Amino acid sequence: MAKRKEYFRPLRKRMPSDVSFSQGPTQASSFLCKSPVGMKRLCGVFLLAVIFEITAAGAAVAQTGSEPKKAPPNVLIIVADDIGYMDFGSYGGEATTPAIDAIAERGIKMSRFYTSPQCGPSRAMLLTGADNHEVGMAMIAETLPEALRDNPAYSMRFPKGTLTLADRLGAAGYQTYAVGKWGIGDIGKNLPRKHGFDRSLVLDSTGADNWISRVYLPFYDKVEWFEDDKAVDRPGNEYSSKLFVDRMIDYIDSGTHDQPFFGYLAFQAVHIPVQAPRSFIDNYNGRYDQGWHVLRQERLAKAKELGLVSADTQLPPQPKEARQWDALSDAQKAFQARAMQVNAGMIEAMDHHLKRLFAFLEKKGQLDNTILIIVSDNGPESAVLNGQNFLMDYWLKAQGYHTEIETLGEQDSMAAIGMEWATVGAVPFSRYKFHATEGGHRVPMIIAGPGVQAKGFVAARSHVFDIVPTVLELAGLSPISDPNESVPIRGRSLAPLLTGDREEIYGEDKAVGMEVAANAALYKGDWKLQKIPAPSGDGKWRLYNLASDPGEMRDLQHDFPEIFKQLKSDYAAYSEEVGVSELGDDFSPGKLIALKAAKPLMMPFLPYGFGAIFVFIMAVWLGVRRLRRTS
Ligand SMILES: [Ca+2]
Repeated sequence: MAKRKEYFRPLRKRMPSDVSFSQGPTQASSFLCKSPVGMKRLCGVFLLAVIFEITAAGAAVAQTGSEPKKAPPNVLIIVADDIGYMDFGSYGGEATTPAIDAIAERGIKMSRFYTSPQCGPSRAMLLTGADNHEVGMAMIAETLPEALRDNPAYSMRFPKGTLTLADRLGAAGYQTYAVGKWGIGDIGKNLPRKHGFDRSLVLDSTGADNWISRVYLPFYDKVEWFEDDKAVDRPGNEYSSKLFVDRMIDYIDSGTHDQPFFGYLAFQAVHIPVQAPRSFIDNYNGRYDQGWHVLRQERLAKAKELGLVSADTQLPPQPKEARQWDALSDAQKAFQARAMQVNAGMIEAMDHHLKRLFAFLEKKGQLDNTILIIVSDNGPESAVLNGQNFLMDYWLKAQGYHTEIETLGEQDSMAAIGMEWATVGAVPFSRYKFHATEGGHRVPMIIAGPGVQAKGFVAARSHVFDIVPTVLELAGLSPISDPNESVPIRGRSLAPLLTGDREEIYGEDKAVGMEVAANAALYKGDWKLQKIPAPSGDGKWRLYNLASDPGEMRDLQHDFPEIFKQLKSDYAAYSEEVGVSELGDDFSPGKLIALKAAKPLMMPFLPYGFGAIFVFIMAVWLGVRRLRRTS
């Protein structure tokens, strides 16, 4: 891996000066030493820092006679799973999300915010501020060719020395909590407590049933839950969004109230299985009956009204495999409309429970002093698990799932929106999750709280690894990592954008690369270099101008050969710097998932297979014996 160059910036020492920024030294040291798990070992170091600090900060206060500084802000990062660009109400979606919209109203809605097209890599970047390859999470384990595991970028483990946002905030005295879906790298190998969280309850998987401990894919033997890194059974049978919010409230409530907290709350909504209590699903009766073509146009009109795209923007075509709504039978239409209702109901249910969390913080007098970030990890999911082949249907039935329309999305139901509705979730962009298209990884991101102006939509380009430095700077800490850190922060603080000091963080000439499972992109100003592997793409580079073509429909590589060449060169530098392994044109993450799923699907039938072979051999043997006797 080449040594980093332009991202590397000198910085001041963090510990002594940063911890003191907003708390008096005595208060800061006392809460650090009282704080729960993981903090105690830092007390000795910290007390030295405090001694240093008393002489500096104390003298400064005495000289200026200034008022005591404000308490440091709490930090709450809310991660929604597979939520599309316009799915939240305030981004133009059909789901009712008043709690989320109220937060958006107080702050900023980023309209050009990029994650990666897969869950785990996005979450790794979000929590570390690094590129996914730099922290061993080149892709999710489910799409990983096993031969690549020796490559550090594909190890599925955070490398030694990786600091998460919880490590950094914890060192500054924050109480740190993680609740919900974790899903980073190998199951059980990168758990929250090892990475700076004092308390945690997590589902370490790409997903699971929303009410009970039940797997949703044949990769998994069981649903892996961990409390403070110890394997546990899923606590109770509450709906996932309720369980997660209840637990986050418990953690915050049982913490020390004179210390700030950092909460990482990651919902299962709206990952497969798409499920919600019926009362939420029924709120959308009739809303999707006109089908995906109409809803795509509705969302496009809304995007224009909100100023997300220009008035002459056209929608990209749906994939050629997508079905025409009018070609469906009435029963199929009813089923599909209900599936999308479940999706909207699941979003509303998440918002309903978030409302409880925000009300709790308000009651505690903490809401106004909390930096709130609400973000999706990637674009909408196109896969449908049932009806693909008899093996998968057999397996789903064996788990207790059904797909009856009368109770679709309720407990025991396996629902998914499928490719056609996923193109609605991705409007105004092309494709969806797992693709390096805008639909795959350009997602909603809302930020509000102390230091953030109320500015509505902000179109400046920003990336998921910017969250760590942004939070650090808003919390008064250094947004730049220490020179001796083995995995430095790659992202840039968005704080100057949020406070209104700057209009852009990444200028016209600053290139940022992204690669996950051979889906690759490089952004530079309005330009985007992009390639998508088979079967959706052909593994070849294309060049788009997103200002005039957000749907990535017009490849401009032949019109702008110099720009095309320069961006390819920029990508090569990025790829070498972070350690991307180029996987070849025929690499297909979808095919790998299918192959990995096939083995456990075949297992139940193996005894029958052996039985059939035995019967066949016996029949041949008996036949031969009879022939010998008769000959
Ligand atoms: Ca996801």
